Amino acid sequence: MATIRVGLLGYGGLGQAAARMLAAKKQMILVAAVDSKGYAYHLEGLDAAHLSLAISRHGSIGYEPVVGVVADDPIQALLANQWPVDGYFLALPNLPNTFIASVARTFIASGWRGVLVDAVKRTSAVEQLLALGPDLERAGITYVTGCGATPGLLTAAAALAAQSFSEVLSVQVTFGVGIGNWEAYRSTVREDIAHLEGYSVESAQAMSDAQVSALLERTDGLLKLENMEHADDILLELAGICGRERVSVGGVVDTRNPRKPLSTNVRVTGRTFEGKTSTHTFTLGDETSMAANVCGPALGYLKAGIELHRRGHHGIWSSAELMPRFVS
Ligand code: IKT
Repeated sequence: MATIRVGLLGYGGLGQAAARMLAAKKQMILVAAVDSKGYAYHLEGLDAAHLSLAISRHGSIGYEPVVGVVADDPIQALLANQWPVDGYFLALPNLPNTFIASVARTFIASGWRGVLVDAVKRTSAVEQLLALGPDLERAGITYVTGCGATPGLLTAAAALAAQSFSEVLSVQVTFGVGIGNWEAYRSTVREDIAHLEGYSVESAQAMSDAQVSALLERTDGLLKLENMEHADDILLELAGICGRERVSVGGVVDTRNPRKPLSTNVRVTGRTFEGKTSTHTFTLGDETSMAANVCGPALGYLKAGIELHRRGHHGIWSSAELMPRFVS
């Protein structure tokens, strides 16, 4: 396979981690990156360390000398150049809840053809993307949705585990995330807060950093999330594994400690053809970070999407329908 030229939309905690991960890959090269104020492009490859420096010194990768451009609408501005990029990882916060679908529409309108993968989490966000399926197909775009840790890695694991059963009775995703400093993941933490009782996507998005810090002060840095609106349900339902009411997602985020508060796992309970009820459990290693478990699968699904795209398959797929391909 020819080297895959990758773009990253979003250069916060997850985008920067994906860039670091790409630096160690041979099959992929980072050629484009976008943040809220600008973009950078270089066909021979961008330097992740230089981009991070441009952010810490000037607030945007658009200020990176030679390769950076500051722009009001950086995604539009980058696409207008029509420079070659095979696929993009949308490492963007989905705030508001319509944002990722609006980005997909920007790609459709631009005439660009290639692969898009996202790490969206909410069921309603995936519904908006599924509605774009025919437009993505006509535009020659191969879109894979729900490609992070959950939905993503754990959804694929659930789909694999289901194979032992005649009927899947429940899928329970429980995550434990530890981050040393919440400010490295400002948007992700706001997305998590939006799931708490008394908050919405709009109110969490509108919170100042001081308000987020005050909330975390009250909870000892912990965010406990239960029965989340989570796209693992719709993705497993569409893949024919089980009804969405049988899927539940929750977990704990510790914003003051990089150690996971519990081991992330997915438990798939089903009935075998012999009438026995049993549970398969897939547990992530405690030493793996959220960044590794989101960005690794996203790149793996990007590679799987590239293979589909090169065979002429366009439209929308999900992490429950495809296996990610390991990127060396
Ligand atoms: C969410 O799905 O919204 C929560 C996210 C969970 C990430 C799981 C990572 C698992 C792991 O690394 O062990 C995140 C907390 N926003």
